[in-house]
Amino acid sequence: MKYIVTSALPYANGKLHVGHVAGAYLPADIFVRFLKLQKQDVIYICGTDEHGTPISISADKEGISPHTVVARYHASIKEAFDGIGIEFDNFSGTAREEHYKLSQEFFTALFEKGHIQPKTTLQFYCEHDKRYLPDRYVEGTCPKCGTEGARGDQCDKCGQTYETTLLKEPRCKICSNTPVIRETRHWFLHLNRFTDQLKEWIAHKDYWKENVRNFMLNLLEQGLIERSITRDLSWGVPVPLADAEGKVLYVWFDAPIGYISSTVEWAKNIGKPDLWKDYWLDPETQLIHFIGKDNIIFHALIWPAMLMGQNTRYCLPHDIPANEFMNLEGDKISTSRNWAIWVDEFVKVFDGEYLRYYLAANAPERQDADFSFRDFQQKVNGELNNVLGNLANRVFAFAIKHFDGVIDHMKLDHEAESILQEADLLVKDICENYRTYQVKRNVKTIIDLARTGNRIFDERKPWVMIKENRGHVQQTLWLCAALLQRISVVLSPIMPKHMLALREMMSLGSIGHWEDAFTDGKYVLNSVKPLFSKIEDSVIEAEYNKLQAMAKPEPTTEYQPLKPEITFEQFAQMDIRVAKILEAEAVPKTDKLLRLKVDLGFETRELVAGIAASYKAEDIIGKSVLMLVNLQARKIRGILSSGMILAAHDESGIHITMPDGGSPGAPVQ
Ligand code: B3M
Ligand code: ZN
Repeated sequence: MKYIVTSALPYANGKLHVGHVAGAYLPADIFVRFLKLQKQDVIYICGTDEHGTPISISADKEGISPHTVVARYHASIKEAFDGIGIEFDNFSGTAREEHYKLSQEFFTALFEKGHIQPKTTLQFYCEHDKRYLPDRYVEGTCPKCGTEGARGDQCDKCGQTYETTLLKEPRCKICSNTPVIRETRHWFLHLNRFTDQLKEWIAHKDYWKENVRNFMLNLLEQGLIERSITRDLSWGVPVPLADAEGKVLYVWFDAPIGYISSTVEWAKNIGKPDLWKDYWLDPETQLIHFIGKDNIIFHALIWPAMLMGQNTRYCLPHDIPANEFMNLEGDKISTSRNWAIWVDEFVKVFDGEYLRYYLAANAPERQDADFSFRDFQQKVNGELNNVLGNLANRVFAFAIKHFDGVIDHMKLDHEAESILQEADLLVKDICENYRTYQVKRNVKTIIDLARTGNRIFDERKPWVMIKENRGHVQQTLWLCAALLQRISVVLSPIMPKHMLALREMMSLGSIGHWEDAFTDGKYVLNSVKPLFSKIEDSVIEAEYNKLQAMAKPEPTTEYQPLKPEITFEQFAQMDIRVAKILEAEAVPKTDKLLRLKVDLGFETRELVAGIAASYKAEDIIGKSVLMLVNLQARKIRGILSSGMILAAHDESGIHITMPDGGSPGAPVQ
């Protein structure tokens, strides 16, 4: 049996944070390490997702090419993965030639079978920048929930999708101008043509995680719609049709194909260019996609349909373990607010395997989890150090002191024997749990094994028994060492380096196989040192404070775009004066307008001001305000209004600007 294990391709548009790692990378890496210990034929495939509008927007902003943006983040992401021991068999990128070729082949096969068809649609177009504004190139107010900053066809706040043209108050992301709507032609994948095949395929997936399976069943129930898979952009895989000038494939169409193109690259790199076929073209291969829950629809619906529509018979996903989200100190991780723990920075301060341990112990497998610095410290100090590290230290120290560091195998008494048998049953459970992605549970079981070791050591009191029964002490030491040996294997998918270090102290060498958990030999201790080290309060506090200090406050106001620059002469044309309000009354039959009489020193004037929502007439009589006095007079509700009061507007209302002194008529410059 062959396995292809993949993790969602990270966008090459930002650094890696702990939320990414907890959701899609660490669980996959642990699973792969486990399978490799089981001597399974597995490849772990990933790469950066290098298309999509955020990448080209970043490039536009910095005035560099998207290739440069992509190269920078590809390197940074790879380095972060190395820092926490995420070991892919191949880590490619989707802006490579092989990927373009294969993506176009995918499109063509679907197109030729009639699964992809063109349609004329409406799209925002910026007349200033002379370009269409797909996806994130346009921002506005969500037509469903009213949140500002919503994208062209989807609101991040309410998660709803809508026709692009329904977006309210749209603005071009590049120049902030209001775009117009133009017709454009796009190609649509007709998912409904795969409904029966998908239903049949999912019918056998009763072992899937409930969140993924239910999500899919729901979609199938609702009926599948066509999805646009092309965009008017220059950055992306060109649509391989003669009449598709200026169009590229939508990033989510080409991205999953990266799983295959990365495997092709892997095969080439190891000098066996056809080897990828042994994996992808074998219907028995277990293709397993690790993702975060926001990527379910693409992996469980669109991607399988794309595969089903090919001429080449690729294997279909066997399982899609989707994880929930990881929050941070009780709040959602937000890269725009810089509310995130960046892996590259974290591993400069802490051991990368401590992060692996914590994220495994606290994995968002069935529900959202929370990363907290205190909890991280507690798990490292209270579990790794005080339980597992302590067991190793005390057993080794005792064996060195009283047995020259050699723990001979002894026939065990009944108590010790039954503890070992129980431990071996737990090792079987752990094996099964790794198979079903239940890492969090395994961490608990493993630490419990170490707790058992400590309990046995305490109860059997070797420091007392050493005087009366050396054999008894030897059994205790050997049992504890045997537990440590089991742990050195079963914890190794999570903490490979530390477990190797533990094994080396016991002269066990590197692990070749899961069965290395069990041997009956003697243990010869060798260069023993503490396995873990504690994290000081001061270090945790400093990191916590840094996180708080670096976070940007949640923007409460969506600021209006700046108006075009004006000259001083243009500004000087405005005649702004101090005006004292002499009289004020509500304009009948309105709730926004006040009629004001103001003193300008040299004359009095009448005007209508739209401030009644925030000011009562009686409250502003006698106040001095600022007024634009050379604005053309106009009639409002039958009243000639000669001027305008200056006021700030925001969501909390209207705030009249009042000068700090100044007599009526004084000019403002
Ligand atoms: N680039 C990752 C994300 O949504 C997205 C995954 C692609 S997997 C084919 O964060
Ligand atoms: Zn524009």
